Amino acid sequence: MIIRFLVGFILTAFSQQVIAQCSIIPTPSSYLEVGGEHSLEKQISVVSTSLSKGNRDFLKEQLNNLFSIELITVKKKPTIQFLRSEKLNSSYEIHVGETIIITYKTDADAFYAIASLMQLIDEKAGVVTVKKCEISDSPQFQWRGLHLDVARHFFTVDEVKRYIDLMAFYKFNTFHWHLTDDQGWRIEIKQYPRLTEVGAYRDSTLVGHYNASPRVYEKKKYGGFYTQEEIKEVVAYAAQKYVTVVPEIELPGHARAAIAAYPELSCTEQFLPVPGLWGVFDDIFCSKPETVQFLKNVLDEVVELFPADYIHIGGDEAPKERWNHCEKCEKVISENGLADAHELQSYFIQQMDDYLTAKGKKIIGWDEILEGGLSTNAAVMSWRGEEGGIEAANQKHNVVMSPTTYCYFDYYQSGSADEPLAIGGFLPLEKVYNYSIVPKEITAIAKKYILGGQANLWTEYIEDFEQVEYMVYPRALALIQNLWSKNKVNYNDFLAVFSTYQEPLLQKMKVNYSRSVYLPELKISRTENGVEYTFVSKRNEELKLTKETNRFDMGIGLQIGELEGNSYESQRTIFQLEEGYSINLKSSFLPKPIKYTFKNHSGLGLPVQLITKPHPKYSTNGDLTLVDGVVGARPWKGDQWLGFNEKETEIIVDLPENNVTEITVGFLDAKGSWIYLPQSIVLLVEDENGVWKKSKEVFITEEYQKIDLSVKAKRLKFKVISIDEIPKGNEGAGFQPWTFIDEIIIK
Ligand code: TNX
Repeated sequence: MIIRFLVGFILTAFSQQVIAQCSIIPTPSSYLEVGGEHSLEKQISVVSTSLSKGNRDFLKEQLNNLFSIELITVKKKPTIQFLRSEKLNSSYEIHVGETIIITYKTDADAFYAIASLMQLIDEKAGVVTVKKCEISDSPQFQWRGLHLDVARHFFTVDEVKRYIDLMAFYKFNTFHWHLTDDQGWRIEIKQYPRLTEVGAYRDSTLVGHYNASPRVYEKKKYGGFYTQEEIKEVVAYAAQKYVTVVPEIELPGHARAAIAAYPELSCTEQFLPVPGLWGVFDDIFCSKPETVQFLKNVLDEVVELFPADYIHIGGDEAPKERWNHCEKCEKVISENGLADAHELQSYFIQQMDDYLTAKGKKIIGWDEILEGGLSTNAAVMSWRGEEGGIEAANQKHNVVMSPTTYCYFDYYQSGSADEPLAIGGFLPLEKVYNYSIVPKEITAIAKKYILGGQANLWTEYIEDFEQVEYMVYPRALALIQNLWSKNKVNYNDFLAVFSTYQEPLLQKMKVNYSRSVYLPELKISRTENGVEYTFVSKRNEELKLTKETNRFDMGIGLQIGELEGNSYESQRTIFQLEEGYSINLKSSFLPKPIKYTFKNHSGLGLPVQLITKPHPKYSTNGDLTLVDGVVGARPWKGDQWLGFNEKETEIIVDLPENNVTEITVGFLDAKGSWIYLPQSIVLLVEDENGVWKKSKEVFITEEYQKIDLSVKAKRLKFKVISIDEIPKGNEGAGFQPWTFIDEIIIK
């Protein structure tokens, strides 16, 4: 008995250890190496009588594309044998011995087994081998989704197919196709040709970030749409890869493109163009019966094109401004005994829900749809955090988890200045990896309503397909670990598998994946005389650092040589000459050198006390953030700054001993992200009894607020006073705005 226990223990320990090195992503449920290798010839034969034609073609194409191996039908000892078995305990099993035997339950399982096999094959110097092993695998969640917004930017049928190819290869099975939004209607509807004639095109598009001021537009016609034939083609293509396409028709908000085509659909019935600006617009579908009928007619055609059980009806971000001032909406409210425009929204969704339910479909919508009653089979996509998902599951609705914090692939993946412009937010690979789909607070009963999760790719700032791939990969590999794998390895093991096995595959598939994960970590610490920057490589390699000075105001760079080691100390003493400098960093894992820019000033590393605590989401490196010589990046990338969400923020700063003449405080003005310049700063100085006395008040007029200092003091207290609330007509109107601060520059 004891011996059996011991053997069992050793075997488990052994398989655990090996699974960490398994080349397959998502990590299979179990993986055992048996020792030795099986080498593959350039021509192999397969017993595949049970295999569907689609799967056989997939196998053939993959072997050929990835390893130049040809599948032949000659009767020869088979290299791979496929067996279908209903009785299997898992989805599929792979045995690699003298032959390769793949047992599977369904056609989809066979497809996943082939994808796994492709990731087991190793190619070194033209020699193709497979490690002898035993694999057994099944998925954890049934909804493993990736979303693509084709409204803000349009992607061709071929690009969409490529998106599906890649996701299917990594065992995603749901493609959420965001087909309509303010900036474009992308699906042909035969009854309403103007939806695509007019609604699929805009005259201009915002250049740069939404938060930029002034906003600049490219005045060029932009757009495109899919014909119903093309839609069918994509749906059929996806089905071959066991991907279900869930279309989204946004309502009642994000409807400007439809309104441009048919102004009578709105409350004001006035013509408005398809906007070239992002955001949330007041003009939405009116709740009157005529508009509801229009949407039902649209859905009639949509339902015919998509065999999926679910139709996504949006439901998010629908301001009630127009509904509150519309006679027709008022009539709907009174005739149906509704309390207000909020109940009207749920009544609106309810009508769509009933209509689609009667047609044998189920609705899924963004978590706002919870705000009214829903039919029992309606599902909720939780995006504004996890709360919506928890509540929906408690109400026995199916849930797909897609919270912004972990699943928004339109967010930045590193703080590097080289990242392409993105909406904001910070979602590095590790954060996606450490996400757990089932919220911690959920009850055991509610848990079973969590169908799975998905990442969303909104494309306001994504203009071409190369960038789509850059934003999605490798983050999708981290997400699928959470969605599929029952035996998720730790993050470092995942990274090792990624770089050893998956990167070569991604390169073979010519995926433009991001290398941001290889950016060394920049650690900043206080020293006696200032701050020290240490670059820590994530890989075993020596970093090369060179320093250049640059007078900020002139923007001139001058190379001044190589640095020894991987650290550099910046001292806060005299630097009249060098106001700033850059460190260029070269790593063998990055395609080009990365530039880090630092600012010199007399406050570097001095003590700072945060009387008001920054929000934990935006607390970066704590108090040191304000005096670390790293000036918060614009546009904001979600890190480097301290973010406060209070009316008053108090900070005490120690001053250097030499004469201080001027202090500059950096604030962020990013209204679209609810971040506003504060109203003023009150400066306080301590008297001999330790009482803080107001010394002056400075009104904030710009992002870098200069304050002339006439006081002599050891410490200064800043009381930063925010504006009362976000002004009307802006996103987040009425709410407390955020105050983002960095850096406090002392001269
Ligand atoms: C919110 S997520 C939206 C989208 C934007 C996205 C940008 C959701 C249901 N609505 O319209 O594109 O933020 O991250």
